[in-house]
Amino acid sequence: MRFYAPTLDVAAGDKIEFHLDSFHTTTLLPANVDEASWVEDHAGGFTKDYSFVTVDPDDTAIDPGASGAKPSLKANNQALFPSNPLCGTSGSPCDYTGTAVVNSGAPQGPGPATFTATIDAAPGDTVWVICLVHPHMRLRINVVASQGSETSQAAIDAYRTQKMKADAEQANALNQKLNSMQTKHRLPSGKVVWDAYAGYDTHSLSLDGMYPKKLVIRKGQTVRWHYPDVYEDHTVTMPKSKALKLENEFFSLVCDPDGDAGPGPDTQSPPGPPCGGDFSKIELDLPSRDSFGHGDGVYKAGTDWENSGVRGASISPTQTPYDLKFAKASTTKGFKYMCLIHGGFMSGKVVVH
Ligand SMILES: [Cu+2]
Repeated sequence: MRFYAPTLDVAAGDKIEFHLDSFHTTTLLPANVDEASWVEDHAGGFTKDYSFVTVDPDDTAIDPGASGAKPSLKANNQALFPSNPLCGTSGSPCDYTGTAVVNSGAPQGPGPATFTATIDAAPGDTVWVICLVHPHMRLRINVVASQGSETSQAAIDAYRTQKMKADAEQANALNQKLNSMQTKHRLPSGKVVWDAYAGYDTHSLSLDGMYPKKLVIRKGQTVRWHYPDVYEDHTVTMPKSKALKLENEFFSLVCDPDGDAGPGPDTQSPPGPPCGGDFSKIELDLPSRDSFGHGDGVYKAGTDWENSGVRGASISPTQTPYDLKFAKASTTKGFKYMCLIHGGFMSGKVVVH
């Protein structure tokens, strides 16, 4: 997970076309800010102006147990949507002058999206571009005075080809290693926990898998899922059958016509453009039980369901590992679980005997 471009030298007035191949934003920060401080102050988590998710104070419809400590959340429209919806195509690029944030927003449909901006900052300026979904993704641009000294398209393409190849090889190697792992360790208290990983990140890549895919333990033992600390966020939601049903409420589209302060309930979006095309009314809701978790930490099978809540590096309330104790034996098929964010392909199982 990265911008597939080296540090760019760009002449004032040049256009840059960004290709968004997955769920990311292209967000140009004001010129000459310290990017680490800007991210610290404005992005990540759910309490800042450019956090990708934010508190939804007037919605506990799906999960009435939501509280101040475990609030309902929603996507933050300032991060989700473009800062100016009228520009960003190659024919009509957004004008970046260095004085304010220029945000592409996240892709609004499936498939690749593009975002084009004209760099109208001053020669000598440094411009950082980040992704608000994964604020550790960063690209540096140096604005240079003259045409002719910019980074060439060939240099960008060569960088991309070489890094993608190296990333794929490292991902394959890591994937095999993590899948064959069956380890446990002892806590200071003497308790033994099995190790699992809900996704795995390095600084160059992000593996959206449950590792190991299959873990074999004994009844009464505990599994501890560790979470990524660079880019990604995940949930461990058990059983998978329940998680597949919860997917419908995870970032579900509703309209809030009277705003967060109004007493009126959220409504379903009418047919046609979302909320009649009024972006200010759109909410993508995230009930507390999905984002902050559900259950008592002991999986008892039957109708019981347990959810870690969203944990990890970027938008999460926490990175704390998630412990789940298994009180019942499984069949040889095991207990299946999955990640609510990444869906059915990010699943695993625990066989308990
Ligand atoms: Cu995930």
